[in-house]
Amino acid sequence: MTDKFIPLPQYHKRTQNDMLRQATDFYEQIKTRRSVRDFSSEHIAAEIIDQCILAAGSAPSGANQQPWHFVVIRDAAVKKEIRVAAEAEEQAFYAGRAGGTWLDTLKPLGTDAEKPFLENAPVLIAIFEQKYHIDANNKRIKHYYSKESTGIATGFLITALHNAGLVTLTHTPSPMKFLTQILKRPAGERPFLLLVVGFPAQDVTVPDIKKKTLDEIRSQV
Ligand code: IYR
Repeated sequence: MTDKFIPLPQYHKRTQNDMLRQATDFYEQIKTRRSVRDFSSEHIAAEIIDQCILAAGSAPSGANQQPWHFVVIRDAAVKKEIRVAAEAEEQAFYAGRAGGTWLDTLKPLGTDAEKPFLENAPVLIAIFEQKYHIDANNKRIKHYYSKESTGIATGFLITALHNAGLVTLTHTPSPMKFLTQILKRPAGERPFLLLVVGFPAQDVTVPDIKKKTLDEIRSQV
């Protein structure tokens, strides 16, 4: 994209005391994020969502190809269409396609095939991974590490939405092909994840689950 190099923008070195304080503050903030399954219908300003998508778009990507696309869905008819298609897949999933082991693993979360949040939440963000794009000469240009890149951007997006004071659910109805059709996305794109975004319903509860400890997730050599 460019052969020009510039000084690292806005980098300022801090003391390690400051760095530890920042790192701790950030952890205290991000650890309060919880996946929420009951949303109020309260409206979210488009500008808030757009700033969060800009944050997602700042993620690193293979060869800076930025192989992602975000569709912001607010239209009630489109949300209903997505709910109907997702619930059809989920019914098959919970009726047996998942297999007993998977369903046993999911039990503590209390999920089922009913997905009212797909209509109740004010915003859905459908995230697409672009496997390739077609250039000006009609040539197919492959994207490198598109899945990893889209995963990183999605992490940025979830973090940005949480930081803005919103709650999310990372929803992965499987298969998700219906999103390509309903949202009329091009052939090079694959649905990656459906993010449900909004405010928690009043008196919402979440499962009492714990994250692994540092010793469980980190080793050192
Ligand atoms: N997609 C289904 C099942 C499901 C799967 C996993 I892995 C979860 O962490 C939660 C749910 C559903 O949304 O119900």
